[in-house]
Amino acid sequence: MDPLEMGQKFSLRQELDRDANLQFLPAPDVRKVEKRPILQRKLCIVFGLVAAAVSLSLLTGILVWRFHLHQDMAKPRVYVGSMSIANQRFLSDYEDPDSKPFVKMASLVSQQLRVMYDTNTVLTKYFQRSSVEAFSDGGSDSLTAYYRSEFSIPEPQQDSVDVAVQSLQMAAGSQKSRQGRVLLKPQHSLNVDAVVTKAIDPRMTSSSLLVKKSFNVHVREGGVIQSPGFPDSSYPSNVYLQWRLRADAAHRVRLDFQKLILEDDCQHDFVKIYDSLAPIEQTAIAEHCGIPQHLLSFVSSGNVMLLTLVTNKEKNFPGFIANFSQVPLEPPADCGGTLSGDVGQFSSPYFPSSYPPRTSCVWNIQVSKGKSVKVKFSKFYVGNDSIDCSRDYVEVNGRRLCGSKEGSTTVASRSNLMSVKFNSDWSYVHQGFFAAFEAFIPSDSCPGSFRCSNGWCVDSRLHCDGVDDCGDASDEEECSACAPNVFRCKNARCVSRTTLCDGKDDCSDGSDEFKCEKSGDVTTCSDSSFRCKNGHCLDKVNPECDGEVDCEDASDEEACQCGLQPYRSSRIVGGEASQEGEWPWQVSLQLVGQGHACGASLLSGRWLLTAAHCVQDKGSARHSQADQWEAVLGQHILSQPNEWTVRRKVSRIVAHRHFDQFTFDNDVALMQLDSDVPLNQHIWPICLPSPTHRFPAGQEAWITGWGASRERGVAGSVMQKAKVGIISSSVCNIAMNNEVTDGMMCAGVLKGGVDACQGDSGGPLSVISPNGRVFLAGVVSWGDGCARRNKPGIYTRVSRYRKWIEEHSGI
Ligand code: 4AZ
Repeated sequence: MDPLEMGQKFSLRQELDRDANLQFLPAPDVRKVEKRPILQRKLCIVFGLVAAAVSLSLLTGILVWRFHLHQDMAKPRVYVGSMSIANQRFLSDYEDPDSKPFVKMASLVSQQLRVMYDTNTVLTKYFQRSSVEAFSDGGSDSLTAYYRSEFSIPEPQQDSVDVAVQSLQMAAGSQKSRQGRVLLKPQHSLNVDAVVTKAIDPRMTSSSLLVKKSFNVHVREGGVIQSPGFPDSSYPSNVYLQWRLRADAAHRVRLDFQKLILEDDCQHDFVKIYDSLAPIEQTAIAEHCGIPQHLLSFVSSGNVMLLTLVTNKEKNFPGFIANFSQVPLEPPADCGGTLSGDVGQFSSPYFPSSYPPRTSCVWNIQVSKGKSVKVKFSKFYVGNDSIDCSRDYVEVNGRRLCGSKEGSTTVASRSNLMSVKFNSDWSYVHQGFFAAFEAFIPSDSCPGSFRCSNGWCVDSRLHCDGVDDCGDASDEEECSACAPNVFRCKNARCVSRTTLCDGKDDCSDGSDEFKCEKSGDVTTCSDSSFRCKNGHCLDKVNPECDGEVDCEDASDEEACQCGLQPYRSSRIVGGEASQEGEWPWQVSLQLVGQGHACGASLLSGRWLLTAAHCVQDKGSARHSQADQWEAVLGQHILSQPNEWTVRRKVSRIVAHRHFDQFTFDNDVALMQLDSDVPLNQHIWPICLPSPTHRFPAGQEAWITGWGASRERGVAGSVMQKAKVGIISSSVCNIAMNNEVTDGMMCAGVLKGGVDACQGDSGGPLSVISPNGRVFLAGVVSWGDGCARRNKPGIYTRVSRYRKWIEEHSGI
């Protein structure tokens, strides 16, 4: 039976079983080989020499070819695109690729593409073939054709072909505006309005994809699509499956996933949905893998949609099941209009389904004269966060909002009118927003909250916290007026001077505890004082390894062979390449046979510290077992070992007994190496902070690693570094729904763009002390995505685990 229908995994075992019928020939018995006469032996020698010379020159040839010419060898590259044809109408026969009208029109389109490629010297040189995959109704008496074009391009020329393809797209557009459309031949002219072409997602043309299949589905009657074998067996390996979904004219396709359970890594298995009938990158509206936490429901902008499933051979999961249907195209009731009355609600089109791409709606809200309008967005997931919100956005009174906002966001106007515009671009859609408006008497527009100059209301705890929460910095203005005799914190808060250097973080950014002079006195011990080995306590903040002996027994300067950066110069999201040797305690933890999985920090010649969540078993993957791991130290470029690189097997893993896989509390683990690593300027331990070491809010810290450079991105090659700031737990808990425990700390850049990400987990959050020694403040643990606005990275607070580390490693 077709493995697609069975939904079984293809297995290597089957291949081996097939080969089991092969029989090896018996080897000759060496004892039976007779001695030969002398002449024959001489001839043999001559022959041998000639054969050796020939093989040598052949080998040289191959090597020259391999290293010099091979680079120029052409590689196939597939571009997928759509062409809008103005003087053709969609016929129902075009739904059937075997029908005569389809074949005829496909041939015209292919010729048209040929003509277009021939106008470009680069494209004509490398063009191989085109094929038309489908047609759809382009609206207003036009036809849309979807095609693939294959080029054979030498590697160095790939970029120039990408540029040429791009220019073709612009040429088609500009020719249209100049009247002269691209003409094929006078009698078979195709009026090409627009061409959109892009190189196909490389994961879809991988040579390991053994099966490629398309299914055509008309969604008029509604129905269900599921991955092969769902839910009884896992989906097949190494397949590319696509479902072309069509609705009737003047309708949209709607796709609602009931379940989606795929492998976690989108590099391996994923579903990708397009607002077209071909996998054209510009029309990709969603990509998912793993087990999404929220509703997956999509609506197309026109009457077509493409669902694709790509799998590889690694690990396979149950797959998906989704319902399809059609909905009328006409602007849905929830797309814009006039809203009057003193209260009301509105939402993005099709909410809570994702909004369709290429959609624009405007709501004009009008409340009673003399009142103002307040709009509260209780759900807001509109596009990605970007500075200019140029793609998907909501515009309120001329100011754009985008990204995901947890909690509610309120906007107020100064008059009884407010205009709210929603816009989505061609690609990637999100769930949208839900909003309620109400009229209010202008004197109290933000009850219980701080009112920004731009009309926004923000949580009053964010007023004067040193971060621009309003977007116009008005929450940080006029924060300096602390009364005389009152201390002004770094975040502009005012606290009593009596609280200075009292060992408590009264400012919430630690600045009242900075610059506290060493008292010199041995004090009574408190929870926050440093305890010397002899039991005496110090008032001084962070006295360990600061170059001054503070304890009578000098124990504060013991064990300070750590935290030095011989190469300090001046995946991480928003970072930059680090200097080779700049972070000599950074370790790459690699799963045997799979490569980099997590980061870790070197604590001594034998011990590493990492995150407990890196060493949890996952299904059949035994990540808690030491023999699954290797530690790579002294590395700079992940894929290129250098003269300093050292690999060690792991002999023992001690994960914190109370690691909580739901809250990520106690996310810390020790790894013991099978033998000591040599310590040198490229491999050097980081200093562990004492239990009372303070990392005040606002302090600079560094994250390093080879993790992804964007959410859902791939691991990096050169070790990255990025500067972040420590964020107080109280501010962080507002942003993170009170999920930050005492064993965690937050660091990041609240405006977004800089963060640790997948693959950085377990790695260090390094803080450089005033005398240049580097302390391990945190272990990369978790976050709400990566680098999102107001979503800092969460780290295991290492000082909390100082005793635990000592108990389990002796360090
Ligand atoms: C991760 O998946 C991960 N933005 C690590 C750090 C963060 C998010 C995710 C913080 O390993």
